[in-house]
Amino acid sequence: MRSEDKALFRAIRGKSVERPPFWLMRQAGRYLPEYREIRGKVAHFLELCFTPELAMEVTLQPIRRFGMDAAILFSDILVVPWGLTQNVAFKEGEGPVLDPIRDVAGLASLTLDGFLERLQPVYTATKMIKEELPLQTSFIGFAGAPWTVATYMVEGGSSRGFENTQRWANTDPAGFQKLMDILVEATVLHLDAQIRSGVEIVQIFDSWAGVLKDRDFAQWIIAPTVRIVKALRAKHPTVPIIGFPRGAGAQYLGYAQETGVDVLSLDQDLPLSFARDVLQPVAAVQGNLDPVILAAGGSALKTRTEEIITAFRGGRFIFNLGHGILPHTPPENVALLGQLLERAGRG
Ligand code: 1CP
Repeated sequence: MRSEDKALFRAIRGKSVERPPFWLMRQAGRYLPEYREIRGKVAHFLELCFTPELAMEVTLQPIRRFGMDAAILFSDILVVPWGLTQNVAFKEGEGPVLDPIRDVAGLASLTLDGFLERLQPVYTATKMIKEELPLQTSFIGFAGAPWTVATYMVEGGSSRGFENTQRWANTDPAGFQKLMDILVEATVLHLDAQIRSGVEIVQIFDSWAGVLKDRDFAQWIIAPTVRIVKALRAKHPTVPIIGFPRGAGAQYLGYAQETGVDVLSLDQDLPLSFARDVLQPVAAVQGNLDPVILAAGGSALKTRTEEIITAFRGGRFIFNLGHGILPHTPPENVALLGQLLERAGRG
């Protein structure tokens, strides 16, 4: 089947669809017993990402079980700093750990030479997945946005206050810009290689965009994303780009207008009326069920799913969560969601 005839593309292009197409952020992961089984076979999370057979298997698991309209490549946003030769490890229960880079001198330890060669297993996995996917299923590739990836590189892992990143960006913006420039280039290389290996759509995850406001948002969120979108469009004009400036609130509008992304991935904090009246006319929208409600299930899930479908079904719309699936989500709730969307199609 041609990409343009698949449900996800039809929804993005504003063509009629039988029911809202859906996929879920982090649809592969620990809430699935079959994922935990594969995860248990490797010592380190990155081994899963860099062993094509295993990355393929966990990418396909949720598709087999629930029949989502899209598969997302199983990988992580932190393979980009790894490809730039920064040390990246995932510690059990602790999340990612990186050797932090806190100033311009630290950038000397990074290199773009050999970047694509180091990440070759990701692109091999991409090719293998493309061969195995059901014909009607779209294939999504992804990368973290420069700001979000930079927070992990500078803090040395997950963070709440982002103090080191904020300090660097505010006290030495020209130096911090050099890190952003490296990340823009690496992100374009990485997404271009995924597209050449078979993904049909790409998503740019700016999970920590909500930390920044006004001039900082323009400089560190919008500007680098504009550069990535322009570079990808020049090479792949028909590949849709999904932007996810999580937590950006009212700044979602300027982000959509200035970056020109095809789809806005909406977090669960955005009111449906604002999203429908202000954002949906500018771009297709994707979202925005609260992962907590998916984990709760039952009538709460049914009610909220109906509200979201009712708000967005008049325009370009892909059903998704506002952020990733929570690890304690019962898989039955994901199956129920699939049934609710099926029913929405029938009337
Ligand atoms: O042990 C495990 O199984 C580790 C859990 C896990 C998984 C399943 C991590 C560690 N990464 C992933 C896969 C992953 N990460 C995907 C795969 C495809 C899918 O969606 O099914 C994707 C798209 C990501 C993206 C990602 N990684 C983001 C952006 C989206 C988001 O959730 O905001 C971020 C911020 C990361 C960093 C990351 N990876 C893993 C952890 C524990 C973290 C830190 C998260 C944090 O700081 O809160």
